[in-house]
Amino acid sequence: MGCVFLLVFLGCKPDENAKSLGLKIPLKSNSDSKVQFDKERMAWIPPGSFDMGSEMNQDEQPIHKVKLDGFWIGKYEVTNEEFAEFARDSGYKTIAERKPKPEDFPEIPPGEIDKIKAGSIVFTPPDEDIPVERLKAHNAFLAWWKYVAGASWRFPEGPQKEGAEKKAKHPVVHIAWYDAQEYCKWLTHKTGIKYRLPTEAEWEYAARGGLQRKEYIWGDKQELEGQIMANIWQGRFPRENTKKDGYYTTAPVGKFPPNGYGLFDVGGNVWEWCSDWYMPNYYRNSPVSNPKGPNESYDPNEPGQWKRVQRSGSFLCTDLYCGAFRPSRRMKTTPDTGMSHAGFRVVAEAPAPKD
Ligand SMILES: [Ca+2]
Ligand SMILES: [Ca+2]
Repeated sequence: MGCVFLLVFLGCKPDENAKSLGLKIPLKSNSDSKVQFDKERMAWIPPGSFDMGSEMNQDEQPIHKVKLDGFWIGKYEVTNEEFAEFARDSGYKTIAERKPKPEDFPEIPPGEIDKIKAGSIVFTPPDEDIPVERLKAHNAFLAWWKYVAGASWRFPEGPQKEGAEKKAKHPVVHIAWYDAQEYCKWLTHKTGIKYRLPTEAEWEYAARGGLQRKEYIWGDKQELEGQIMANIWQGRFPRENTKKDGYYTTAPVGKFPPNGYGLFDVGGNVWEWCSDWYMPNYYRNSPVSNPKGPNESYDPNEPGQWKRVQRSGSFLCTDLYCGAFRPSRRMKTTPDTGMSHAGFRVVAEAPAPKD
């Protein structure tokens, strides 16, 4: 389950807890129906090289040359209707939909864990303004995230609010890294083509859309005159959102201009999982060709918690607070954690287009 709140003072177990979460069991499909490889929803990213990173943050440095083979990547974030088809066919339950088991949280007394219902972490504006300088503290997020019983991809804001069936074209959220893996496994089974999460390098290369060394997916300037380029947060985070872009939380995928490769929402809307472990200094020694991330993880803010990389920023990002819709910006989260602003997009290892 998403353990930010349960374990922020206790420390999550690393990756090995996948087994206790029941995720090592081969995923079942309950029908013989096949899913077609949908070229209309995938973009071919040609092989090439680019300058990965930026000078904006320590963990985006040094800027370094990376070479990649070509690959297919989703033009869109995976949507609620796509994830619903997976859940229906496989019977898979996301981590947010499972009641926490005492054995997964040995640090918490069994009597206490029994009281905790399945749920996830939902953005909840605090009652009071937060001074800008405090927004950047590494644990400031505790002020605007709440564990909500019954929240999951089916009910992004909790069971009292609008469900995912009313938001079919919105990106699926509350998806833990493990859940995204299971989706890829299922899609591989249904299509006969290997699907997986993008590596961090693939994600950044694809998100840059063929531009080199630009801070934003569309160029150097954050705002283009008169044009809204992404679903982010306008106004004073976390209490005032002017919704200049039209959306308070998620937007249906594909509502904002695509990048140079035809990808939508690679800046903002929801965060997107990558396959890599997070290491702040990985770029210093990463291989030039097709880097796949380090073998271990370290987050100086929360040592002992192994985290996977997320990219893209979300509807909660502002220039004031995080600016994370820049294509080089890195985020890290424990792989069993889903949140109301986090989803994913997929990569497919299908042959290159013939033309
Ligand atoms: Ca918005
Ligand atoms: Ca996104």
